[in-house]
Amino acid sequence: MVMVTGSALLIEDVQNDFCSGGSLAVPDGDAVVPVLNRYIELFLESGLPVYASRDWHPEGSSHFSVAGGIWPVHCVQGSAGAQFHPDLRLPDDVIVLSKGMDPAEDGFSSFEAINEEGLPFSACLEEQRVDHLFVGGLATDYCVKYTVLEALRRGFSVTLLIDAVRGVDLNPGDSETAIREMVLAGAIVACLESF
Ligand code: VGL
Ligand code: ZN
Repeated sequence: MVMVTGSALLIEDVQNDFCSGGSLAVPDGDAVVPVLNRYIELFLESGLPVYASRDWHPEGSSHFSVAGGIWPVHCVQGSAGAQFHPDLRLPDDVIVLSKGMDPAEDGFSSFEAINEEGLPFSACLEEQRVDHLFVGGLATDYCVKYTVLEALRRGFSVTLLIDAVRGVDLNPGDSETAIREMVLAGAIVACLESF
């Protein structure tokens, strides 16, 4: 796998609420942390951009089951559950993206996210001349899937970092199905050994 100019790493939602002990814990979710730490090093060493998205919901989001959605309350703006996993090593040059702020939307795709200056993710990518996204994080069958499929629709090359994703699997097999969908849509699959 060659990471050339135009490549960037995108880490989806590695937040406390999606990890063990969190309100929407993804099975084995914490396992992505050491693997992603290695990817972060690889990309930053090569001078390539690293983005970390976070689910960042308002308290009354219709995404939550208490307000008509299907999810337990999670990743409420400013809460401990919304913080990144404490072992995820995010240096200062990592760009934090926030999404899910619209109380009426799920906001699964990172293309709905903005950076700390309010710039949409797609504009960040344009500014940094990114045309190939390497994606890992949580959860395979929701944010990772929606983001990867949207990136492919928008014409980006996408590599799914298969050793750095885990899924919710509300229904058994959802993650496998999601991976198949992403590959059929054009995603490449890679793992640390590919680099
Ligand atoms: C996610 C379920 C609800 C995700 C976010 O980050 O994949 N999943 N909110
Ligand atoms: Zn959410």
